[in-house]
Order: sequence, then structure tokens, then C-alpha cells
Amino acid sequence: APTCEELQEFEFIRVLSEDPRTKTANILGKLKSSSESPRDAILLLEKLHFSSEELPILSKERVQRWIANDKNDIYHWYNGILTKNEKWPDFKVTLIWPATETHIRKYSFQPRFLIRETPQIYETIVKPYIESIPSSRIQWVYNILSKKSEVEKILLDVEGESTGFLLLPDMKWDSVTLENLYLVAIVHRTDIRSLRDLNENHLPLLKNIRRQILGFVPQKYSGVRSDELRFFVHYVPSYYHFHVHVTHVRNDSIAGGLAIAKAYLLDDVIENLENFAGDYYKRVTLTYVLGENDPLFSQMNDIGARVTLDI
Ligand code: M7G
Repeated sequence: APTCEELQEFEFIRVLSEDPRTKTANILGKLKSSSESPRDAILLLEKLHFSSEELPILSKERVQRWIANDKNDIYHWYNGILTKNEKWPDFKVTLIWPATETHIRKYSFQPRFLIRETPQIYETIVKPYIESIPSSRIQWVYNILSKKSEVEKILLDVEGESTGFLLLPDMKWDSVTLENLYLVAIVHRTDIRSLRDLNENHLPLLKNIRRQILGFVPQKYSGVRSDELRFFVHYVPSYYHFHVHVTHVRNDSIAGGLAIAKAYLLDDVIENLENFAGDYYKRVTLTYVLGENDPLFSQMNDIGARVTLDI
């Protein structure tokens, strides 16, 4: 992995996307490590929230300089420049290196479209696509499951061939701000690629995930109640090894992964399989958002799967 000194030599190429509301930006550049030649690198940047300990001393100790901008009656606007401070870093960075073309496309701004995926479209287009993805794409998942990476971060290790899973912080979470709590539960079994594969036989797994995590999280993070946790799966996901997202309800930015037509509530999934049909996800037509850069998009577009007036 690149050292922090090497990271400082990151050479900017271009901004892939940015979102002023979530205070995030994805940038592309080149980065070399030791004697290797420079390779594509993506930095996922996110400004961090204020720390509660930092707030009381914000103006006195933290702000190096104030810049007056404007005023109106009793309203006055300033910008503040924060001092360098290791205790309260100002932003969070995820480095993707070496970045593949798929990563560059995923993290670039792109038009998005609503798609209707019938079971037939799933069988003829999506399933063959999933089967063509090299397993190296989810190497990070295998590293977690085999305890090669992120070992100290594991919060829950629930055994069981068919119902076992690991719970750990999602890479999107700063692991500090409880309001933004974001965990991911990754199942041990490797035979469930996505929501589409779920049937009534998986109910014990889904319920186990729900029950164990609801019992654990409020104990581990005091101040977080079980009725403040949102469990959901993505369809389509980026990584086709079954996992469940767990977030705090106040982490409700509509940008990205929490949006409707992307996030499917775990409770609804359980309900559909248990009380409607064990083969619900084999038979249902799923409507979801797909970015133009998604590997599935061009085929979907070609067959006319984009939402139209007549359903
Ligand atoms: P997804 O729905 O397959 O893809 O969810 P998305 O990234 O389009 O949402 C995968 C989830 O796993 C996301 O919430 C990622 O932030 C998270 N994630 C991805 N990677 C590569 C890692 C990782 O290496 N470690 C951890 N802890 N989480 C990751």
C-alpha cells in the first residue's frame, strides 16, 4: 500500500464527480508506490463532521483566521480557516489504487435512468453479466471473510454455514459519528449473488442478520436504539456477494446508496418471502436506477428496458 508520504505525491488529473450537499468529491490522479510506475488512483474525499469535543473550543482554538464576507442588518457572514490538527481531522479519504476502468466509471458523474427489470431480462442479460464478473472484483469480501483484512474492525462474528455472517463498519463510515453510522453485514455463504437469488430457504439467514444486529448495535453504541436502524440491500449492487447495509435513520442523505429504487428494506424482503411467495424475487419486476456508466446499462438501453409510459 502507498505510504502517507507517497500519497502526498498524488498527481491530480480530473474531478470525477462532486456533491456539495454531502461534502464529497471523487478525484482521479496518478500515484506511484516505491519503485513502481505511476498507476491510476481514485481518492474518495469526504469532509468530516465536527467533533462534539471540538465544538466548545471551535472559535478560540481551532479557527486560525476569520474572513468577513458580507452583512445584512444583524446578520453577518464569515468564513473560517481551521488550524492543522491531528485530533480532529477535517476530511476522510478513501484511496482506490490501482484503480480499474470500472472504478473510474463508477465514481464519475453520470446521467441516471430508471430501468424495469423483468424476470426475463434478469435471466437473459443480468445473470449472464453477473456470471462473467471475475471473482477478483470481490477479493475484498473474501479478505474480510477469511480474516486477512479489516480483522480488528469486525464487530460481530456469527458462525453457521447457512446463517452465519460478519458485521463490520462500512468503508463509507468515519467510525465516529453515530448519526452517520453505517455498517455492513457480509454473509459467509457464497451462493447468493443478489436480491434476485433470495427465496424462502434464506429466511433463517435474513432473520438471523436482523435479530443479531438489532441486539448488538444498541449495546455497542449507546445512544443508538434498535428502532433507529435501517437494514437494506441494494439492487443492483456493485458487488455480487450477498450483504446487508445497516445505517442510522438519521443518515438519510438521498444522494447515493440510500435512495429509493436502489435500497430495498430488509423487513420488506422478509415479509415478501414469508407472507407472499417464497419465489417472490424470481417473479417480480424490479424498478431501479442505473447509471449510464454501469456495465449493464448499454444492453438494458438496447432492449428498451428504460421506463416508458406503458408499463
Ligand atoms: P453495494 O451495494 O454492493 O455497492 O455495497 P455500492 O458501493 O454501490 O453501494 C457494497 C458496500 O460495501 C458499500 O456500502 C461500500 O461502501 C462497502 N465497501 C466496499 N468496499 C470495497 C469495502 C471494503 O473494502 N471494506 C468495507 N468495510 N466496506 C466496503
